[in-house]
Amino acid sequence: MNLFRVTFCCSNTDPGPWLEGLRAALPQTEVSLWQPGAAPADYAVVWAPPQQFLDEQPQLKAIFNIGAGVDALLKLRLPPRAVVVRLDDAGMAVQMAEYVCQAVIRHFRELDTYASDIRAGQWTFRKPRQREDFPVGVMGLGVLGTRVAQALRQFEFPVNGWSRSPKVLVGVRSFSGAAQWHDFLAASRVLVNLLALTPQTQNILNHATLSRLQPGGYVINVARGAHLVDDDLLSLIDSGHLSGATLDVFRTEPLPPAHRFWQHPKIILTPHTSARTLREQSIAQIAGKMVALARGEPLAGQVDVARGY
Ligand code: OXD
Repeated sequence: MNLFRVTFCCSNTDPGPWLEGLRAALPQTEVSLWQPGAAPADYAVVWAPPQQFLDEQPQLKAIFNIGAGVDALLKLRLPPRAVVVRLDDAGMAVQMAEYVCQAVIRHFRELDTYASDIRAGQWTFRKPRQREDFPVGVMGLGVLGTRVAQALRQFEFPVNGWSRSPKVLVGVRSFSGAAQWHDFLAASRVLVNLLALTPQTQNILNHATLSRLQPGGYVINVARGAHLVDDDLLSLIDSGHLSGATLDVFRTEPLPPAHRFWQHPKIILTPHTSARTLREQSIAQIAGKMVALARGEPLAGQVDVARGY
């Protein structure tokens, strides 16, 4: 007897290995690739599905997003009773921590300048910088942000954290809410964005906010491109207030060929790869949560749809 039925609808994802993995993890369950007109399922595994999928599956009890960010999903009309569940770490937190630490360290240690000196045949030393002069501000202290803040502390950077509601993290100076937003920016030189994208956080990295970073500020965006006003970042780098940026996410992905970011000497780009969904870990987590949900047990990673994350 089938425990429940699962439908899979993920854009830009090869469905074969996911279906195979989900079937192996849930042997008594019917797992199928969604097609228009498919039979109703209990649970869905999705990434940026079309509205038609949700409209045709109004009975869904839960929707499992195979990523950490649910902004693409929450733009759609959701089935009325479905809970939305995002990946809860599933191997992403350590990747995010290593990506952000490498970006902070590469900037702080001037490793790109050393690399270009070496390419030019120059064996030159630069005066060591003081890490006290490079306080790092982490925006968003969820599962990923917390891991990033803790990893940065291992390298003894002063770390500030900003979150919507107050959070206490050992070794991290915490700021929260609108009331402490400007103080958080003024206390930070390197800014790491890990916020969820919601109507409140869209364009949050703009001329007014980025101007409040300490002189020589540096921006690392690993959340969503729509958090950042691209032209404001460029003008603050070009005016010298900011010293550069590492960007992994963009308003339009792939980044359009004519975008100024491609050629900017002070901007390092990666193609939305800071924390990839790891298939095996994700399947194990989703399957475990489906079973827990079917048994009526509480779940980690359940999204507050009204809040947006
Ligand atoms: C995610 C992402 O949200 O990869 O998981 O951006």
